[in-house]
Amino acid sequence: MPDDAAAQREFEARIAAGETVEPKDWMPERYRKQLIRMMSQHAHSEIVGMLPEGNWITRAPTLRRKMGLLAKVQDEAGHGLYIYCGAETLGVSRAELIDQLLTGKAKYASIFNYPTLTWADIGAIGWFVDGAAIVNQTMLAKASYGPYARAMIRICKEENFHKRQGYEIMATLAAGTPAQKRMAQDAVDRWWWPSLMMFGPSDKDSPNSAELTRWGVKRKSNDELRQRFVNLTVAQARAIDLTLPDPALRYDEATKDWHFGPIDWAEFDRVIHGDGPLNRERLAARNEAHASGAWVREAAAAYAAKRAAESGGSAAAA
Ligand code: FAQ
Repeated sequence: MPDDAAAQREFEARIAAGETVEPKDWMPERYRKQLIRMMSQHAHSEIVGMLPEGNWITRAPTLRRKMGLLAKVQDEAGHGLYIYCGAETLGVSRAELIDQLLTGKAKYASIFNYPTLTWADIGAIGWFVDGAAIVNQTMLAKASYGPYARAMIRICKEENFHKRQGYEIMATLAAGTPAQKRMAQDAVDRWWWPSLMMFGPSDKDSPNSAELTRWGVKRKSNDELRQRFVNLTVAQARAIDLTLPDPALRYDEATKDWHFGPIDWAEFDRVIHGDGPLNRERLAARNEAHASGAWVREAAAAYAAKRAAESGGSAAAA
């Protein structure tokens, strides 16, 4: 079917009727491009997101904590793989997407460019970063593109476990010695604002939102999701006696929202354009991992070629 106005109208009517778009369905080229952009950035985020926590696997304070963290980091690798597979259904190759990450062409979530300085940072990531990811991805589980929406359903289930393990770490530290409580508060102070930035620029400065909303990929705006996350998190912080580092936080009876202070968008811009605290280190680590995995890819390709030759040979003999 040609990419013309009638096809586009039919496509938009399907979206409006709540139908799911599947890989072989006709779709506007721009829809395909936007999804490849967003899904690949999401997959890259999961993979780069393994680095700040992976850094603490050997230093987890107990065997139980180590097992929990190992499982979480493995889950993130799995999430990256589901989402890369989903993106491939749109006609792009995994190698091309990985190349965009490794050369710095593709973005990944700003939050993973911050350092994990203490064990409490692992708690803060689970509580805030996975908490923010759940708010965002619960919405994406209703996205119009079927493979993406289905990946989100499974991923959200695992993110719930991640959030709980993070919150439990923070609750334990907050109820521990004064030094442990200070460590937990310090992590909250450093991770709170970058976590709010995860939801993306405010709606008025979000160039992609209008299209993504019209096509049913985003069902809520960046600001709506950020507000939902703040509303959920204030009570959680109070319950474990930690303070969110925002003197402007105040409850609005009329809207039932917690209003928060201004976000440092200059910092966000620096981080998403490659100049955050650890952008260079993160990309260098991914490039090094990719290079040292070259022999695995070669071996897998050689095995696949051998199997293909063998099955070709047996088909010819039959
Ligand atoms: N970081 O027009 P918008 C996780 C870019 S998963 C970096 O508003 P859009 C699990 C944006 O790409 C976390 N860049 O864009 C985990 C665009 O640039 P472009 C990842 C950002 O797409 C937990 C430009 O700014 N989750 O955490 C960010 O409508 C713990 C203009 O922005 C997802 O990716 C940012 N924070 O909305 C793993 C969810 N925000 O491409 C390990 C899926 C914006 O035009 C440990 N993605 N940009 O050059 C989304 O929901 C959306 O893509 C947004 C951005 C909300 C991220």
